[in-house]
Amino acid sequence: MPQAYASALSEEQVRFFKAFGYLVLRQVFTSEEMAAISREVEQAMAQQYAHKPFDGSKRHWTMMMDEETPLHASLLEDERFLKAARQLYGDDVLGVGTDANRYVGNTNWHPDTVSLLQYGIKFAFYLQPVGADSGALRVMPGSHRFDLNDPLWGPAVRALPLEQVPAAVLAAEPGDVIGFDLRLWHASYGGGIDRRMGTVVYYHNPKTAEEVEYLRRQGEGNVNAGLKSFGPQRPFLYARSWLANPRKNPWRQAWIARLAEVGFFAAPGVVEGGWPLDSNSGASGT
Ligand SMILES: O=C(O)CCC(=O)C(=O)O
Repeated sequence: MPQAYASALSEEQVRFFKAFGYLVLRQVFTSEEMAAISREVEQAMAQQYAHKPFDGSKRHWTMMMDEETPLHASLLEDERFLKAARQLYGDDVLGVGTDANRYVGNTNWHPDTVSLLQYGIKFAFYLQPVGADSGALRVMPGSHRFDLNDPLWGPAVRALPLEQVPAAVLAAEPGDVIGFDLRLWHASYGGGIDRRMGTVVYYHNPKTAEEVEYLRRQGEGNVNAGLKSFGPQRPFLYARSWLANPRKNPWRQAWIARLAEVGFFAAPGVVEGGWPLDSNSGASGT
């Protein structure tokens, strides 16, 4: 895949991200790559929702962790994301997933984690232009540092119409990428039917027993948030073809080993066919 944008983040970008919890990177993907991304999303969504085709009434979501969609399968290892994730969360940051979405309407304010101890970065890219009243991501700068259980915070946010909550609105064109800390509060307003968006996600590598426990539980949480809420056809998040790591990428191998070690793959529905894999699968189990 051509590497149009492979440079590391500047010190200024790192400082901005750490203080405010997000970054906007312009034209990371070429138009050819965006066309290839769209084709893969089309293919995966058609398969995943053959039993209930998109009718505009409900969001469709799918993981893209399968070598049948090789461009998506390579995104976690792509220097344009990995380099930035390592700068922000350390060299041992864990690549955990890419997904695709067909959104319907607004998304209410939320962070992407249930604990400040389970965090990382999500890179999000929209497949069509998005603006303030047409579904652009809006974020509350600095909110990745807020206490999730602050009794003032949640009720104050919920008391307002979502578009009136003070926020930075991140208008974006196809090719642009927004990176945000998973603890950052975010939402979107005014998106119509079928707003397409993909993500690339890395988690902080847990250091304490408590952090390990939150990461372990996140595997099961992702099954509930994804498979159970949206009901795609495939009853798993990670395909065996991705876990087999066919190009022997050393980063992928290290992520699989660490995620296996902490029990992230153990919950039913996380891995195709269950975990651990049998010895013929080609992936290294525990
Ligand atoms: O684009 C949107 O509507 C919201 C995106 C979002 O909430 C997310 O990626 O976590």
